[in-house]
Amino acid sequence: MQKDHIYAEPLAQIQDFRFDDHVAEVFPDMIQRSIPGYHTIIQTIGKLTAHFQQPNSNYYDLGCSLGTASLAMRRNISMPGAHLIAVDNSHAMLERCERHLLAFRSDVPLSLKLADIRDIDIQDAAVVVINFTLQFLAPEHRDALINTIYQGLKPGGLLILSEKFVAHSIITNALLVDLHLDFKRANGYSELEISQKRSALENVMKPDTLAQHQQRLQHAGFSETSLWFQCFNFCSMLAIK
Ligand code: GEK
Repeated sequence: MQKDHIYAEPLAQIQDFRFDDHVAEVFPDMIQRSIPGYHTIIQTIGKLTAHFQQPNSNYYDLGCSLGTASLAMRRNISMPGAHLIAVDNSHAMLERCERHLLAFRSDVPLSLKLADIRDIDIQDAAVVVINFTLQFLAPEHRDALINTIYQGLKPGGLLILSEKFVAHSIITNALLVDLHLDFKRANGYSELEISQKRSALENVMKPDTLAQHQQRLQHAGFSETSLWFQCFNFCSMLAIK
């Protein structure tokens, strides 16, 4: 696995973070060292997919990057008539995702779409996954996407939504942010890497509070919603139609 050194040297000017070739190349290392619980979340996406699968249904991975969640979903689908749709708007990610997924044999047909997740038609879905991607949409576009997903899910269908979040209380938020920074330090990121990456993400990723997520899911019509995973300021929620 290629190591992430993208922000290791001082940069004269820090550009907004982009999912380009440099990022895609080191992405498995970057995501493991940056998101607490990533492996657990991926494993559980697999388990939840097995649990919520329905015959003759579609399965969506929105913002699929290298397809790690897609792979976990695909391995856990055993019912007939399944179709997995993995979407990302980064060409660098999607071409690597294709190579990655083609390396594993599966009977579940797969479509890879180079597209904006806001433009995707969602239909007859048993499970929809958005693993750490809603946070990259402009805040004013988030409600519409969650509404579209709700409309496209079958009754009993599941949305898994994982996000970095902002805690409601300033004190708690500062504590969770500190714990996350310690996690990154323990994973070998220097203070320079941490601060340059933070600047690069500032304009690009604007996390919501848990209450905002909860409200959005309820307004869309989800009858059951729950936080099933939290580590520091990272979480994963599930919502059932
Ligand atoms: C995983 N889910 O490994 N449309 C499509 N793709 C987008 C958009 C958009 N509007 N905005 C961002 N992306 C993955 C990890 S990474 C999370 C997801 C992170 C894509 C972007 O190109 C990138 O591949 C992904 O969303 C976010 O389970 O890097 O923190």
